[in-house]
Amino acid sequence: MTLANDQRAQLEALYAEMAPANLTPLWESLAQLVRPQPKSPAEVHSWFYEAIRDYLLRAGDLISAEQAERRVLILENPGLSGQSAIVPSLYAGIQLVLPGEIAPAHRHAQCALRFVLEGSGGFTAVDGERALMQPFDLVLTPGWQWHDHGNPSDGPMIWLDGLDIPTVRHFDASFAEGHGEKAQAEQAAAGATLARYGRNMRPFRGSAADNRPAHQPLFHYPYAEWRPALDMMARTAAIDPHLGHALEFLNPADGGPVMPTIAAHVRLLPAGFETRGRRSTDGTVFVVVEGQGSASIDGSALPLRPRDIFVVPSWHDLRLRADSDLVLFGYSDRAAQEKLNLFKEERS
Ligand code: 1HN
Repeated sequence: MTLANDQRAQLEALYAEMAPANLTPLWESLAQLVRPQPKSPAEVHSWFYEAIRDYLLRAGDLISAEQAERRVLILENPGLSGQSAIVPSLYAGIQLVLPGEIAPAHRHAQCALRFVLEGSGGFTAVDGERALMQPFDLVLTPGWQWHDHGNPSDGPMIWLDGLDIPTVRHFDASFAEGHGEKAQAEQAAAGATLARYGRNMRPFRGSAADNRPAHQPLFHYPYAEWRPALDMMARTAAIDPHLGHALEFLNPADGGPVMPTIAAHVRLLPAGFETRGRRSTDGTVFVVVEGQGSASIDGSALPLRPRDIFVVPSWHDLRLRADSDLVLFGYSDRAAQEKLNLFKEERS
C-alpha cells in the first residue's frame, strides 16, 4: 500500500484511537491473512534419536511415569516455540515408560497415535484391552477412549506420541478426565480387537463381539503386518515416482484415515531410488524406520538414519533418496484437511 505521508499519519492516529475499542483495520493485514500460497511459521527440522534418548533416560532417573502422568519430551518446532507443536496443527513427543512403571489411565478429546521406537513387551491398554507393543508398531488411542500404558518387560519402552493437541486447542474443544484406577481392569484379551477388525473383516453385526466403538474400532497396526505388506507391494506394484511404495493405514469403519484429524502411512524406497519432488499442504512428521539416505527439502539436504525424526511443514518441496532400502513412517493432518476441502498437493 502506498500512502501519502499525511494520510499515513492520520490513519495511524485513527488506529491508536480505535485500539482501546478493540478494533483494527483489515487493510493493514489482509495480505498476511489471506496468502496466495502457504508460508508456514513452522521450520524444517530433524531430531537425532540418540540425543533424545539420552535426555529422556536422564529424566527417567529424576521423575517417575506416574509422577509425570506422562514422561514425555516434546518435539517442539523451532518456528513454533512455546506452542507444543511440531506443525501448527499437530504435536509430537517422545515417551519413556521404564520397567515396572504405569502411566495412569485417562481419556481426552485429543486423538493420539504411538509409534514404537524401542523396547518390546510394554503395552497400551485401550478401553480395557492391551496392545502389546513391538518396535515400529502403530497403536492408536482415538479421542475419548480410555488408555493407560504399562511396561512389564525388562527394558525401557520408548515411542513417538503424535496428537492433534493444537487442533483441539484451535477449536477450544478440550475435555479430559482421569479414570480413578491407575490401570484399567482387563475387558478383553490382548489381540482380540486386531483379530476381529484387523483382517479386513468385522464381527457379524449385532453379535456379542461387536463391542468396539463403531466409528473407531481398530487400534493396533503391528510392524509384523505392515512391513511384509510393503515388501509385497515392492515386488508386485509399479513404484510411485513421488512417494516410493507407500501404504496408508486405514480405519476399517469407513476406509478413511486412521483418525478424524490424523492420517498415517509407511513407505519403502528401494536402495538407489530417488523420488521426484512433491509438496503438499499437510505438514508431515516422519520417522526413519530402517535404512540410510537423505531428504532434500526445498533444496537443503538432511541425512536420514534409523529412528531419527524429521518434520516437513506445509508446502515445502520434499525429495527422498535411498542409499539402502529406506523405510519411513509419517503422519499429518491430511485427514482434517480433506474434510475441510483444504488439502492440496503438487508433484514436480
Ligand atoms: C497423552 O495422553 C499421552 O496417553 C501422551 O501417552 C502425550 C500429551 C498431551 C496430552 C495427552 C499418553 C500426551 C497426552
